[in-house]
Order: sequence, then C-alpha cells, then structure tokens
Amino acid sequence: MEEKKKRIFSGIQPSGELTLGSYIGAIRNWVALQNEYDCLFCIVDEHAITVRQEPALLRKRSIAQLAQYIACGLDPEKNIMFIQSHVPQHAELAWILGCYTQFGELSRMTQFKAKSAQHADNITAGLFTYPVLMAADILLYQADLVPVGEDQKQHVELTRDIAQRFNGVYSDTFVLPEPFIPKLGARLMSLDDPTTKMSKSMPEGCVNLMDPPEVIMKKFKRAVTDCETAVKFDKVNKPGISNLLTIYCAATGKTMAEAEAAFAGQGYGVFKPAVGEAVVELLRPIREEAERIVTDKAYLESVYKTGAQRAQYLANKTLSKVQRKIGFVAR
Ligand code: AQP
Repeated sequence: MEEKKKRIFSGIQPSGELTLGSYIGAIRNWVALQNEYDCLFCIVDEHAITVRQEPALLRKRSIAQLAQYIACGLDPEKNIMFIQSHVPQHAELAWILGCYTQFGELSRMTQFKAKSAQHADNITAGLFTYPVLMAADILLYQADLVPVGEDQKQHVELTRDIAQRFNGVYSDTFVLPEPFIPKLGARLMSLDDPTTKMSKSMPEGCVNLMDPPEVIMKKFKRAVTDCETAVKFDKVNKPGISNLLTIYCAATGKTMAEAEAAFAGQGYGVFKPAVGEAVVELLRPIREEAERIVTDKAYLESVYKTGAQRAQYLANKTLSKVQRKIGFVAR
C-alpha cells in the first residue's frame, strides 16, 4: 500500500515585498519539499492587517506574491496555493483556539514585543493574538511540518502547546507540527545593521526578490562590515562579514570553507560586489518569470480560486470535528 504523504503548511504575509530572507529562510525549502510532501502554501493577508496596510497595495501585493511563489518554482498543480481570507475556517478556528491559549503565553512572544515597540501607536488585539491565528492556519490542515525561518520557531512551538492542550482536554484532534528550519540562512541579517534581522518592514538593509540588479549591487556595496580586512566567518566579532558569507554560500551552494578560501587575501572591496553578483544571478530568473506571470491575471485568479476550494475542503473536515468535540450544535 502506498504510504500517505506527510503534510506541510506555510505562509508569508503580503505586508511588503518578498525578501531574500523569506526566500532563503522559507520559500526555497518549500520548493525543495513540494515533491515529497502534500503542501499548502498561503498568502496570509489576515496576518498582514495586524499592522495598518494600504488597501490597494495589500490587494496588489497579495496577487504579486502568488506570482512570485510560482516564479520561485512552486507548482500550483502539485500544491494547494491560496489566499488566507478566502478560507473563512482560519478565522473561525482561531477564535476557538484563542479560548485555549493563555494571555501569559501570548505576552511572551518575542515578535509581539518587537512589533508592539515598532508600532507603539497601534498595538491592536490582532497583533497580540497573531500567533493564535497562525496556530489555526497550521492545525486546520493537520500539518506535520512547517518550513519557516528561525524567527517563527517560537510561534510553531506555541502551536504545538495549544494543540497538545486541546488534545488533552478532548481527545486526539490535531497533529503536532514540527518547525523545519534550514541549516544555512535560517536568519539572514540586515545589510544595514547585521545585528537585526533582514525584514521587509525595514527596507534599508533588505534585498527584495524583485529588486533589479543595479539596486541589489548598490545594497551590497553599501553593506555594513567592520574595520578589519579578512573575509572570515565569525558571528560574534564580524557579524556583517558573517552574514555576507552566509548569503554568498546560500546563493552559490559553496561551503563556508570554500567561500573563505575563495576570498583569502582579498579585501571587502572585492568580496562585497561578489556577493552582490551571486545574489543577482540567484534572483534574476525568479524576477523575470514573476514579471511575466503577474501580467496573466486570469491564470492567477484560477490558481487562487482552485486553491481556496481545495483548502476549504480540508479545513472543513478539521473545523467540524473541533466544533463537535467542544459541544457546538451541528449545522
Ligand atoms: N531574515 C530572514 N532570514 C530567514 N528567514 C526569514 N524569514 C523572514 N525573514 C527572514 C522567514 O520568511 C517567512 C516570512 O514570513 P512573514 O513575512 O509572514 O513573517 P516575518 O518573519 O515577520 O517576515 P518579515 O520580513 O520580518 O516581516 P515584517 O517586517 O513584517 O516583520 C517566515 O517563514 C520567516 O521565518
């Protein structure tokens, strides 16, 4: 008998441009895993509105992000690709799970602490309960694995805690998901400040998937390094160079030792543009393909509509089971 494939769920907020961080930390792994697993890849627009968005831009970015997912190599025939708000079961399950999540647990989330500091004038309840919606996204599909960057590990761990609690109160309902974090590039740092994460909401030190070559080169030439000259991996003392080396290895497939050897005796003036060029070549085919796909509105609409239908079918199975277990009257 053929063994049932394990399931993956992952998503990215259309709250800004897709970045080199989100590509290397997440999307590239989605592409690598799509043949082995049964996958759902989502554009999590409900998460995006936890901070203020410009409506027209949010709409445009959601569609552009789908085009970029496909351009990165995700196959809509193989995977379920959809927009979160098209599947209302996410919000319904999130409400229920919120009643099985402690205020204290949510208060400890580092992303909430960072984002509430960043948006001090608009700390919404949605920003606080964001991890509950993320738990619903994952648990709704009984996902075994969640491929994310290092920064999302805490949220996946909370998802497991919520699932375990629910399973304990009732009976086995949810699969306990595992985070899948890449060995290289799990946390790319800002080119401007290598002590902070490369993040789409901080565009200065961030390389975007759709940046043209000249913009990418400029960003790398300006990247913050240190006042030494050696191209050596040393995260504590040389965070800027270490980040650039990580990016170089992720872009070229070279090992760290090979990369260090390639630049031995050469200064940062040679190294920084070389990293830029490696990234330009990594992203060039993706950008060109995304620019082509994004103009095909009818195709993209058919992808997200089919995706939502298929996702709803799976989501309903879990949601009705949950509703029955907690004592809601069947519809
Ligand atoms: N710098 C990074 N290095 C490695 N992985 C990263 N990811 C994001 N930045 C890096 C991973 O990519 C996915 C993006 O998910 P998201 O946009 O929904 O959430 P995020 O982590 O909040 O992304 P940003 O860019 O940091 O957005 P803002 O600025 O809005 O907070 C996730 O899997 C993430 O781990």
